[in-house]
Amino acid sequence: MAFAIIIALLVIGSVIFHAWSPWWLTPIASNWGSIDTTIDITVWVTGFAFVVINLFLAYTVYKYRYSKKRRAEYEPENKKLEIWLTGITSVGVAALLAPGLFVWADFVNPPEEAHVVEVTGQQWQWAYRYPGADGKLGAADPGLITEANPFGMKEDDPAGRDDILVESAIMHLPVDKPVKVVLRSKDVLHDFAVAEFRVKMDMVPGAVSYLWLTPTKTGTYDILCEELCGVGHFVMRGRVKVQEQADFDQWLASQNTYEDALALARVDRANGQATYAMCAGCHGVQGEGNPALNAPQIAGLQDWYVTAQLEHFKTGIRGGNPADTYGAQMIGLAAALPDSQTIRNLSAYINSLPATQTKQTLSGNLKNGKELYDHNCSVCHGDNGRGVWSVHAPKLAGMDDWYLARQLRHFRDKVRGAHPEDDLGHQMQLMVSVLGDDQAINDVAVYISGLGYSDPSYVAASKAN
Ligand code: HEC
Ligand code: HEC
Ligand SMILES: [Cu+2]
Repeated sequence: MAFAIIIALLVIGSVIFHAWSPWWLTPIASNWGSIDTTIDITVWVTGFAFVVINLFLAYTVYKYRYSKKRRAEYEPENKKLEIWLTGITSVGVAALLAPGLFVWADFVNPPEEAHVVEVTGQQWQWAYRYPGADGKLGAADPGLITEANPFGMKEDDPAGRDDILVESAIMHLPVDKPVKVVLRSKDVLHDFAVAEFRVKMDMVPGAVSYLWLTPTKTGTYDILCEELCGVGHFVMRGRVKVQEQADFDQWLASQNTYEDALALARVDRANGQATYAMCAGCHGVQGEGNPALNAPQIAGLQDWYVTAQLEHFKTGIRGGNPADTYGAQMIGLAAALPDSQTIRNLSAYINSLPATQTKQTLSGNLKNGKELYDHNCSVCHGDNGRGVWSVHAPKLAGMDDWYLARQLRHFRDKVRGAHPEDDLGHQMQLMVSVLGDDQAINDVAVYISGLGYSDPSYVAASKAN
């Protein structure tokens, strides 16, 4: 009896929870209302089966409960009942599957007039490519990917010259225009998903998959990687900004084409050296840094990283937080750099400066530092802390330990990486959460700072701590 009541209560509780659940679909922002309809049908069919079967179970548990006076009867076959059950189940299964087939037929057939956008997934970032005026994406091949050609563009394909390359987590789409989203992966399986659009699709290395939709509401929506197997897909956060056509056109025009990127790739180090004069007062003539001024060694830092940091300082994405007094010093200086070409020249010059060995200033447990680094950081920053360009993770080996520790505290305390457009900084915030207290931070900072140096006195000094 008690058991029958429990089953009945579970059924009633489930129905009530479904009706008052805090977990609802996000408000829809695309043409895919039909996908919501199929979900509704599924909920009705499975919900009906759930309620009927469980109430029937409760009823039989009660009705046929043990009694000395009753004997069970053996009835292995009942043709009439089986025909009924098979019939009802078939109708239920057909109701579950058939609507999906119609929606799927629509989902894989983008309308003729759809414009094309390409999304590339990589561990653990998104990048976007828009065809230029010719409406055609140029040929690209992951085998051609280098630091200077992150999209793997084929240089001799004329269709690619006007392609617009967007290396940012944020993609833009015009509202009410059907779009075919072409999906590629540079490395492993990823899965492009936007809940508000009701679309998701796997991205398979070596293959091109696609989906299509018409955004129907302006606004900004999260792009998630819903690939569950593998490392770190949860940190692949992107956003899609749906705009009025005029705003979209204005944004698109402000982005670099592949042609622009080729021109920017030609750097002028001598020009960079001349500009560097305004930096030497703090960072030292050879970029060796000056602890007294809190300015870290920057010599030898990768040019792509320096460029990104200077662009971020310039726009306040880094250093704009009121608590970031050191970062704030860089804002005015970066703002004085007139254009991207100047910044690239300067970055190339800084990269060419030889890094010198920094002094150990903190005490830390090297063994713990190594363990923390190997488990949590080397996937991005590399086994030897030399940085990995493809994930935008800079060199850390040989950087000042006090500077590294300060950055880690700043990430932890959301002083760095909190700006909504600082996606890589936000990624680091998620990563440092494993480090815990200040001592763990010092341990890892001292360890990384010494990475790559074979100087026995350094190692001895570090071991002493
Ligand atoms: C007034 C002193 C000062 C001057 C001048 C200065 N910097 Fe800095 N810079 C700093 C400080 C302080 C930091 C550390 C910021 C922090 O801790 O977040 C820094 C940080 C940086 C970083 C970030 C390093 C990293 O590993 O992320 C770069 C890159 C940089 N500076 C480049 C430059 C360049 C290029 C110039 C010349 C245009 C320049 N700085 C001029 C004080 C200065
Ligand atoms: C998912 C990849 C990833 C992982 C894992 C990761 N990092 Fe980073 N890290 C980055 C990226 C990308 C940046 C550059 C952020 C930016 O551009 O502002 C960065 C920046 C940093 C910086 C600032 C460097 C500078 O010159 O200012 C430090 C310090 C750092 N990481 C340390 C660590 C440590 C320690 C760990 C392990 C606990 C770790 N990172 C794990 C990707 C990663
Ligand atoms: Cu992914």
